[in-house]
Amino acid sequence: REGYLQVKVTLVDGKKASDRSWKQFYAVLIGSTLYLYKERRDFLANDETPASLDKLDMTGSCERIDIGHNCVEVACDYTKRKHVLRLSSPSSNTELLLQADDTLTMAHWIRDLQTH
Ligand code: I3P
Repeated sequence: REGYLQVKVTLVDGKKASDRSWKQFYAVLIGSTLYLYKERRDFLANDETPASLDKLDMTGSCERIDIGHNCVEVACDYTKRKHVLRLSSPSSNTELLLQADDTLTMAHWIRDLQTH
């Protein structure tokens, strides 16, 4: 699965993320790895080794998230935007909100992130 998502990092290493703004990324799920590219063309070019989640500063052209042991759920408690899902990693105490364009797209992302 791939497509544009709005992304907000809320928690990094158990600490409130410093940059809490929403940003658009081109998300690509391959196996149990979610790649977040700044642009779709960065994914197509595919010439950069993505950084790992440990940083998750969202400054590079691609972030890599291992969703192996992460939890995925509808972010029911986040009411400011629609179609938002939460991807959280209890082991690394990191949490992201991902907003899809519509409910169906969100449901597909949740399904694929859960069954990768
Ligand atoms: C953030 C931005 C986000 C907002 C966040 C702000 O400011 O306005 O949209 O999250 O609030 O800190 P900045 O652009 O200066 O980084 P919401 O859209 O969820 O309100 P937060 O700190 O309460 O997460």
